[in-house]
Amino acid sequence: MTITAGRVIVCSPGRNFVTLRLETADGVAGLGDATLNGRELAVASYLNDHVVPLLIGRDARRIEDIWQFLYKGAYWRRGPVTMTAIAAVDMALWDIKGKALGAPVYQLLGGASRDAVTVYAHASGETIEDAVESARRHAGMGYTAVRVQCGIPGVERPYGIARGDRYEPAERGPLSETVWNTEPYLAIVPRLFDRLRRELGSEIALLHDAHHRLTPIEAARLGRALEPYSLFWLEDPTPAENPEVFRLIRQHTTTPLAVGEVFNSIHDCRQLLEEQLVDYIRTSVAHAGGITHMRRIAAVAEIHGVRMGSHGATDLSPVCLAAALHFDLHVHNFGIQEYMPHSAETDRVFPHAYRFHAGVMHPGDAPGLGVELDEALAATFPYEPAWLPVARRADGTMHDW
Ligand code: KDG
Ligand code: MG
Repeated sequence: MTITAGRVIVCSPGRNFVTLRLETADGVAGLGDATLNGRELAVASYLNDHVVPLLIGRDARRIEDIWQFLYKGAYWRRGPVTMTAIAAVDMALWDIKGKALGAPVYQLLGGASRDAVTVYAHASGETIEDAVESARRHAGMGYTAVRVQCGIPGVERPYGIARGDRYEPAERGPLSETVWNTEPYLAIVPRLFDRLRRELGSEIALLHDAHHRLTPIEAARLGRALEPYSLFWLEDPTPAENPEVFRLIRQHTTTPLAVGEVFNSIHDCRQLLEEQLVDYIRTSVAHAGGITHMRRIAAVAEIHGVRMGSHGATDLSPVCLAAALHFDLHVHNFGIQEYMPHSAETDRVFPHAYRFHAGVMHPGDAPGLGVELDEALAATFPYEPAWLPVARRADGTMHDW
């Protein structure tokens, strides 16, 4: 099972994706997602120039050893570019192992711990009325959990509001600067959830993403204001660099907290887990070192009573979504998986075995990850530079987007 080639395919079927394809002498190939939204080509170069040449001639069956080799062997450890590249290799190797053994990846991990993976949908609207309507529509599609975001008076293009039928933050063309104002945000979110509970009842799980925009005391205030509405979680209340601020937030609120989409390794999660400062850890397979490293994060989370809540935005390709679903189906301390369906073009470029039905997903039983890449079709969607927006306060100061 010697690795003979590695190719990086960059395509843009609706949005940009970077995919690693590893080939072996036995004719078995595997795919890994290497997409880092807005910084895609950095990972493509890291893989092409610094990783693929080191993989040629190695035994594709030695997943753990290759992971350690790429992590320890770089000397410059961690960081989003390095860990996304390692994750792509790791996913591709699990895909190869599954295909070689004729088994879906979740069986290789230890089998299913549940029948299916509960997912949460994205509902949003410019007004509270529109957001409630969107949440109602998603409940009608069978979702039992919905993340809800609404417009904020006086704030143009706030985070998380779909334009058309989907939410996609990365924009082609010039980088856009948005203006952020915390006070009207803190005022409207409890009103949104008050309406949601009154109109949709107590059964549906409701989630909200603050997208790293609050100070610790603002986060504490929001968490407390949301307590009457029993959220499933409040996500990313503060910027992610300072885990110790969660001590303060925790002292003030019982609203469950979820963090982790920008984390790259267990070291980012450790304090939050060891002090039980969060309830869910939302690392993604693509940005936190692949399935191999996600298993370590989950193991530490489990002993501290924290559940996993895989990040699943559409900037993670179908390869990553499949990897996440195999992981979720298996991992004992699973919480919930984010699900934003990809565009029809993306689904055509990445035919896949996973499926959604009535609020849950299953990775399917195809060997490996169960995702292919139609390279001929991918070539008809060439890379187009796209940027995540940035945010400033009204006085021009940069703010966390
Ligand atoms: O690339 C950035 C997106 O993945 C992020 O903005 C989406 O916060 C997000 C979420 O929870 O889906
Ligand atoms: Mg988020």
